[in-house]
Amino acid sequence: MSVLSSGNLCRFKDYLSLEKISIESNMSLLNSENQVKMKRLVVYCGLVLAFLLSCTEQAEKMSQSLDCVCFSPHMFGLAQVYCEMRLDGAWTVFQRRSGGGVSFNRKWAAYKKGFGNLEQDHWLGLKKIYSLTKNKTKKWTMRVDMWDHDSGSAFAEYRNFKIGNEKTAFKLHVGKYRGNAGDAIRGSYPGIDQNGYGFSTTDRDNDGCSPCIFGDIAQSECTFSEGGGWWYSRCGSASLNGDWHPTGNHIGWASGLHWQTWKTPASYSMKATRMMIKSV
Ligand SMILES: [Ca+2]
Repeated sequence: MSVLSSGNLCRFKDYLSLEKISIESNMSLLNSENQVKMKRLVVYCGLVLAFLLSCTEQAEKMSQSLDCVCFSPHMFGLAQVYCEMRLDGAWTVFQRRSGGGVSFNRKWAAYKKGFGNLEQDHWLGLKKIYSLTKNKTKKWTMRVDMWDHDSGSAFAEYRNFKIGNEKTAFKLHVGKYRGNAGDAIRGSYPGIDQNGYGFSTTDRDNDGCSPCIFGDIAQSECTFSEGGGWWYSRCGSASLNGDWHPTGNHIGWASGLHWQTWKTPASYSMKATRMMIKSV
């Protein structure tokens, strides 16, 4: 849900109008010299108010297009993307999970092209994400929002997000982290950094396991247990494209929506997630 609601904007407009009336009514109490100064101030304030109202109207129009599907001007052929409007800018959503209606248990071709419903759960597609982020003159921030089954939420943001082309298996690149969910992409322990790793699906193995040894288990493909497609690195701590599980049924499954620097045990699967990018 966006922070910028049309209801808030309407209240802000009302507040600005009331402030203007208050200034004007107080003018009658001043002497003539100060009235001139106050008139100038009121004119100035009026201009500022006009500017602010113009901005809020623009923002209101933008907020009304919330939950909308819009066209991205960043890509050849004008691809449709979902825009999430926040006070810190317009974000292009490339992953959303909120239920089990859309299966993320898909192969390379599907993850490359994208799937799901843009206004609901979907994966935008690796090819489109690459097209968005390949411009070397533009930098992107990637934000991951996540919600647990107990009304809790957390986020992780990464500067300088981009992915490589298909020849690199859409290799992940993230820069500096900030947030309160922890840097699960770089991992909760050394040796499982997903930054710099290619994407893996059940039919494409780029996970660095040949095999990986986890206790007494030898695993060659992270997608075998984790499911979905992801930039697995010796599997790792982040995995948001596994199987979705309802509340009360989210513990004990190897495949799920995992961000292990925020939620443990490792098998904890979140209620909802959203991944999106914004040019900066
Ligand atoms: Ca492998």
